Amino acid sequence: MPLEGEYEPSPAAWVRDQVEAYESSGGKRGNTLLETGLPVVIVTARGKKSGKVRKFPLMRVEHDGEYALVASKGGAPEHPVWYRNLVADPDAVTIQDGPAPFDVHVTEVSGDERSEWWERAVAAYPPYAEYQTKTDRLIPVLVARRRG
Ligand code: F42
Repeated sequence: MPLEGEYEPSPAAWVRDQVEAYESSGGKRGNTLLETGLPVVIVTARGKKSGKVRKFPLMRVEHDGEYALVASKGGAPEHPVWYRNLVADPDAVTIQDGPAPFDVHVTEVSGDERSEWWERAVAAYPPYAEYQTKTDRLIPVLVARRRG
């Protein structure tokens, strides 16, 4: 089920445009990160304070039907805002990886489980490793599993 509520497009034009291209084409356009050719998924979540529906692309890190959501923000010193939104409301999340979105539950992973997913993430998108060296924070890894 799509999340109910008012959609607030990202203030960042490249993010907003990619979400628009992906959704309007059922994943046929806007499905890679710029010129890298590496695939993305579209994540929808609810704003923790505003309650508004927010959407953003993340790299596609899939394993056995589950997805890692890597809060890298390019190695920025602070977590992306979406990370707090997902932690605050982990059932108000959908992922689109193809024609239609599906409901997921999101959990932050740690220890060995995080290490396994981190390896998969770096295999899917090698710059994550460089992003980790640029920041003092341990980049959070969330795992999204299908609900219902
Ligand atoms: N970001 C990643 O972290 N990892 C990726 O793998 C990744 C891949 C990727 C691929 C393609 C692409 O186009 C972008 C990609 N990004 C990736 C960037 C990602 O889509 C996000 O843009 C980025 O992570 C920054 O996320 P952010 O949530 O910090 O975005 C900020 C700039 C933003 O949009 N803020 C909004 C705003 O209005 O300032 C939303 C604010 C918000 O959510 N407010 C909450 C609310 O209640 O509505 C309140 C939050 C609070 O507690 O303050």
